[in-house]
Amino acid sequence: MSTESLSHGHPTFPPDPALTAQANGTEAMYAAAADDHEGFWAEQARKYLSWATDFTQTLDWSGAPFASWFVGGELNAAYNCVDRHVEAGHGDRVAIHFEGEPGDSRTITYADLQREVSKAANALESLGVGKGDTVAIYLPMIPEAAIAMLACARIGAPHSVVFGGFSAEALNTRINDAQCKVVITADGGYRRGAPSALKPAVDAALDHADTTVEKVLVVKRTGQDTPWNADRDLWWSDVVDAASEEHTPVPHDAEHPLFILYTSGTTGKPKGIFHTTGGYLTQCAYTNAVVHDVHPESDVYWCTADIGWVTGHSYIVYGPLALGATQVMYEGTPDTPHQGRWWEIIQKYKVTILYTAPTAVRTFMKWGHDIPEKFDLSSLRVLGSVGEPINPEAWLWYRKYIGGDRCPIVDTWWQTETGAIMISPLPGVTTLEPGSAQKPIPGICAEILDDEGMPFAEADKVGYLVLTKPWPAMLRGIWGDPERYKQTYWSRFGEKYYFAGDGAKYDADGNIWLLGRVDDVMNVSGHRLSTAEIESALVSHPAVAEAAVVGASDETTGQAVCAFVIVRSEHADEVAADEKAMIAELRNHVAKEIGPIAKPRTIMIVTELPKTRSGKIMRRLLKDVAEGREIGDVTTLADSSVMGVIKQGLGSD
Ligand code: 6R9
Repeated sequence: MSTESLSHGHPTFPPDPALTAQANGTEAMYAAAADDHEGFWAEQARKYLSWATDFTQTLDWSGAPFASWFVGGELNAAYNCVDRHVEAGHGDRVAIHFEGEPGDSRTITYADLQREVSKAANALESLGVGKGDTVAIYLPMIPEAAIAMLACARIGAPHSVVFGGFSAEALNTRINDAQCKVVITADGGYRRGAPSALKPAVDAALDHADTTVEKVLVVKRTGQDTPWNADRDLWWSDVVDAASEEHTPVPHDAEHPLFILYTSGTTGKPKGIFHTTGGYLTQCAYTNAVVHDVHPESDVYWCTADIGWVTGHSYIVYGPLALGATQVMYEGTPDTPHQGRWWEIIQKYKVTILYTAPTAVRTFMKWGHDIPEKFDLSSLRVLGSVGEPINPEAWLWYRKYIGGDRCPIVDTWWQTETGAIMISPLPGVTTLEPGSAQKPIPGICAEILDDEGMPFAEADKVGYLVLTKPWPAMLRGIWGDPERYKQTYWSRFGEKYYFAGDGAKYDADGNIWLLGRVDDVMNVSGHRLSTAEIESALVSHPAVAEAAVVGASDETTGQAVCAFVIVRSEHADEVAADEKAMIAELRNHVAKEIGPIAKPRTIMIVTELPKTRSGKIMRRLLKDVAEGREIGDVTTLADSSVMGVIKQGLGSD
């Protein structure tokens, strides 16, 4: 290990000079952006995008918190992601190596993509979709998902992608809220070795007299029997394949809405976060270049997210395609047909950059390092993490067993609302500190505030993360609800600060540690404790595979720490022999790692944790268990039976 020093008891990793020499990101960018925030972004906008009409003003913040970036500029997002690469002579470059779960594969070059996107754009127009109409996309992870999004972007029809794992009910609310005119779906997709139907959920979602949906375009993926409504449904192959391969991309205003993406808020109603064209695309391309260090001519990039999440929008579709990069797209689950599937894909396509989530890394840790060790992962050169804090143990495992002890890891903090990466180290520039997202990237300004809304710089004091300057990919609002936008993001600490909803602290080196959502910050006897920190302490114990911590109300201490722990299979015998001893050991371990105040009041050993389909632990449900309540709404769980398993295992059902 290239260990320079220890931080938080872990090694840190200085950049490899060979990487520094060729990296897209540089140390000088920090100063350049700090000197001239708008000038810096204007430069990125012109460097990474092709504008049909240049902009006349970089930022108009006079209507704060409603921003306009690159005022007067006009561009077409699909032209930027597809056509211009063909015009530049890269038509033969692979845009997408698609790997289906059953083992089928497709290679799509930029020239292919241009034809496919043009046909789809013509097909949508033939169905009456025009600029400003909204289109819902409910597809598995197949190339048509990217093609459909780009076809919408091309004609200026904002898309609203709904994750294929969402229920008919969730699809219905989202379609109605955005008043979609067309839905693009598939008969089904492959999941865990079997076809899984999608179209029936669309039928159920549209089973209301007042729906705004006129047509449903259905991609044939699995060939399974599909219910059909002849007045409304059309096969993609009939309409798109018959359409012309020529389609002229018309430039749209920089502030024309590109897409809506729903995300859950603190209330039950999902928020339709909307993004516009010029600023969003600028920051996606810039961050994919400097944070993932994508070199389109030589890299093979793979982001394992689903297109239904913001990570899929920004780092499968808009970022890498705007750069003209080659990427892998995989349809299925990591353990189908075997637990080495991802490593097999990396070996097959010689993937150089891998971007995934901590929950996946921890799952692989649980399965054991002997699985990736069977594959050749030597092509990898940069690793990324997103979605939640990555605890140092998972970070170190990721670096060692996937990154061959040589690849830098970028821990990237951002949100659906921020549109693109905000806080992250830069490969080749930053000395990496496992567990910390470290610093705002050049062009981004953040602070940590105390309860009174005062910024501070002290180490180890927990506060609230805020963003202090507008950024190009910022959300432009909540679809149809400007008041909620102001209320949610710009009122907690006044209109000067964007409130991210995350707890954070600095360490002694000034690096930022993200500590989970603020609602996950506990208060035990007046001490602020982060769920993430205690989870990290628990998983640093050799017997623990995964842990989730919640603050349960407690008469004496206000809140008490309550932990749910999955034990590694090698330690199952110890638990069976003496569960109490194991629990005592884990409590002492936390006390040792963080301090006695953090010692969980209760530790429950379980076999599963409740997770959303994007892999986030649903602490709200665990809180219900910890506080002895009826378990609340489980509809957004990836597997709704998990709570039953947990309750049964604890003997409370
Ligand atoms: C991109 C994405 C946003 C929330 C965010 C935070 C958590 C994301 C993180 C992270 C710590 C990171 N989060 N990345 N926490 N370190 N590197 O995940 O968007 O689904 O909107 O979630 O995810 O809590 O506020 P989204």
